[in-house]
Parts: sequence; structure tokens; C-alpha cells
Amino acid sequence: MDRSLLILYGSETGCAQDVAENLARQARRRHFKTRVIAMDDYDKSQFVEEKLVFFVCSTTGQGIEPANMKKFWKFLLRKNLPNDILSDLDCAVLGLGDSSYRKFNYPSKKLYKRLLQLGANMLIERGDCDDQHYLGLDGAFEPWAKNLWDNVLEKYPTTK
Ligand code: FMN
Repeated sequence: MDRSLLILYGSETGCAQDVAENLARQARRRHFKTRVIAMDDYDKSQFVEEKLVFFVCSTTGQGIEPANMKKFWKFLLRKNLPNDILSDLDCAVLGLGDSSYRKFNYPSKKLYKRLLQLGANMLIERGDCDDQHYLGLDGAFEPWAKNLWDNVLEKYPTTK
């Protein structure tokens, strides 16, 4: 089975990028061939070929997506994308935000919904990292990542 994994992030001040890189280390330990790329640095013409993609994105402004995912997000919003275009894609979405803001984790919520609309298969429910958690981002990240790997490895078992 193909064990290529793409991790796409949108990050304003680096936290979502750190989380994406942490996930990539976890993936490589599980023998996935892993790329980590900012959404807007990714060649989106390849996107429909991807089989396994994790998205990590934060929130800035008042519920606004980070600058380095704006173009990719606009591309996903195109009205002429067929609603089954991502039916071969397994994916997962993790948001980073702060629940003291009214629009808590909005970009990841919108991204999750849009991916589902385009037919993507979600491996697990969206995760919400929260600056207000007493353990910081790890408070939600660690249990979410554990659940993610439990599900991913069921579908992509390690042979070694
Ligand atoms: N979090 C939210 O959930 N909703 C927001 O509207 C929101 N606005 C923010 C605005 C600013 C200027 C800053 C600095 C943070 C905001 N946050 C908001 C919290 C960030 O999303 C959170 O700190 C995240 O971990 C930052 O990740 P990043 O470094 O990858 O951008």
C-alpha cells in the first residue's frame, strides 16, 4: 500500500507549522513517506492525486485564515469543483485557536466542512487546540493525534 502522506499547514506565527512538523515526525516513525508544506507553497494541481492528507491550521484576526493558506482556501472554494472530486482522499483536520475569541477555530471548521462537501473521507473528527487549555496546545493535540494514529494504522497497517 502507498504510504505517502502530505501534511499541509496554514500558520501565522509558527505554532501550526510546529504542530505539523511534530505530526510529520510521528508519521515517519510509522514508516510514512511524509511531506510538510505550507498550503500556499503546495502545487495544488497535484491535489486530486493525493491519497492521505492531514491539515493543520490556525486562526488570526477575527476568525480569519493565516496568510499562507489564503490561495489554497480560495482554490477549494471554487464553485466548479465537482462534489465528489476528493472521494479518493483520506484526511484529517486540526485547528489551532484560542477559545477566548468569539470565532474559535473558524478556518479549520470551514476547511473541514468544505472537504466533506467535496467528498473527502475524514479519518477522525476535527480537533480543536486551544491556547486557553491548561496544558496549552498539547491538551487537545496529544489525544487527537493518538486517536488519529489508531485510525490511520488500521487502514494503513505497518508491515515491519
Ligand atoms: N484564535 C481563534 O480561535 N480565533 C480568532 O479569531 C483568533 N484570532 C487571533 C488573532 C491574533 C492577532 C492572534 C495573535 C491570535 C489569534 N487567535 C485566534 C489564536 C491563534 O490562532 C493561536 O494562538 C494559534 O496557536 C496560533 O497559531 P500560529 O502560530 O500557527 O498562527
